Amino acid sequence: MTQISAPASPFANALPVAVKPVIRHDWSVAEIQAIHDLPLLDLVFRAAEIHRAHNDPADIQRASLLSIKTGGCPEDCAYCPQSAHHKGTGMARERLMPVETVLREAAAAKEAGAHRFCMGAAWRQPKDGPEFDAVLAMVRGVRGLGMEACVTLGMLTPDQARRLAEAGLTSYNHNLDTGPDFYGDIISTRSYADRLTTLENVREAGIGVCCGGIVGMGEGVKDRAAMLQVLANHAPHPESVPINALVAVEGTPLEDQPPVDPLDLVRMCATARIVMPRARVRLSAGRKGLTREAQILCFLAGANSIFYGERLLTTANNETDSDAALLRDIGITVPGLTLAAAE
Ligand code: SAM
Ligand code: DTB
Ligand code: SF4
Repeated sequence: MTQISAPASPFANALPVAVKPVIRHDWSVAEIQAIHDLPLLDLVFRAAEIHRAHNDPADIQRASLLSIKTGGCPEDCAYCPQSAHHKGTGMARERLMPVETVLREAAAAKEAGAHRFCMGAAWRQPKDGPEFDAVLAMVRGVRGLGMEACVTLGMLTPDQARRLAEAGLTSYNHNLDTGPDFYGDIISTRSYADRLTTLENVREAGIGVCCGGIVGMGEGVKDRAAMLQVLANHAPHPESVPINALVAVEGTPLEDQPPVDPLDLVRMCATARIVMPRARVRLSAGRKGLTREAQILCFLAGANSIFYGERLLTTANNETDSDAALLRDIGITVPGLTLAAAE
């Protein structure tokens, strides 16, 4: 691809199509907010150009999720049905799943066409001992199946990160969730700084960083831009950036939040793509509420990963057949999957 020099300003109206802007780590919140607030078609066009200059637009990652330890979490994240603080969710506390069960699920996800298997545990932080050893075995098992492995277990020590890296972990998910100013409205039991320390431990161990957030919790656009600023000013950028729309679960403090406007998700995906040109921008929770046209607009704007499989952690995700049909309709086939229900 022809390399054309970067524009003088990130707000220049007309970028040449083959432009490859420099990867920056010095964004201001105001700059990111100005990008976010561009007229929608300009924003999507700019994001699509940058996406195509840095990534293969036909490469949309499919990541399957499994809750390996559900419920009873001591943290008080206002959005989360797994927090023990939110008594009205009716969520049972379960033990860590056996390794063999997890690996059976991973094999089924691979069979259905997933590239990555992500395992989530409702912990503040993992305890060293048999449970952590079991998670290491899960990671080794998933890698042994030839899939990428990701876990999200809460805060990690440097030693735990090192052991996960040794087991072959591809990526660790630990979200900032929102911007630093709004964060305290959502979580009181763990600080923003705690989260940044875990991200540092993950990076230091050589594991890929998967870090993003949630829209629709009552935050302003400035908070969304502020979260993207923290992420984009990390060097290197996170390898994956999940953009979740709040799934407003009954019994959580955020149960009455109105649904996110799908175009807000398009804007977040596009802005994340522009400020982190090579990251995997994952259109994550809340995708079930989107029409296929809204999802396609997110892909055009640079989203290049989805959660794939009929469950997220505790809530429903899009059906596998309809995802396979959606991907087929934009020209991507999922190997080995028949589309009986989607025809
Ligand atoms: N306990 C670990 C932690 O929080 O680090 C891992 C699991 S936690 C469920 C992973 C992420 O899922 C959260 O950081 C949040 O961004 C996202 N999440 C949880 N509940 C959600 C909801 N109701 N809607 C959207 N995203 C949600
Ligand atoms: C992420 O950013 N989103 C996923 C994953 N990382 C672990 C979790 C979404 C959870 C949605 C609510 C639920 O199913 O419990
Ligand atoms: Fe616990 Fe994670 Fe849910 Fe927060 S998001 S309550 S840390 S499971």
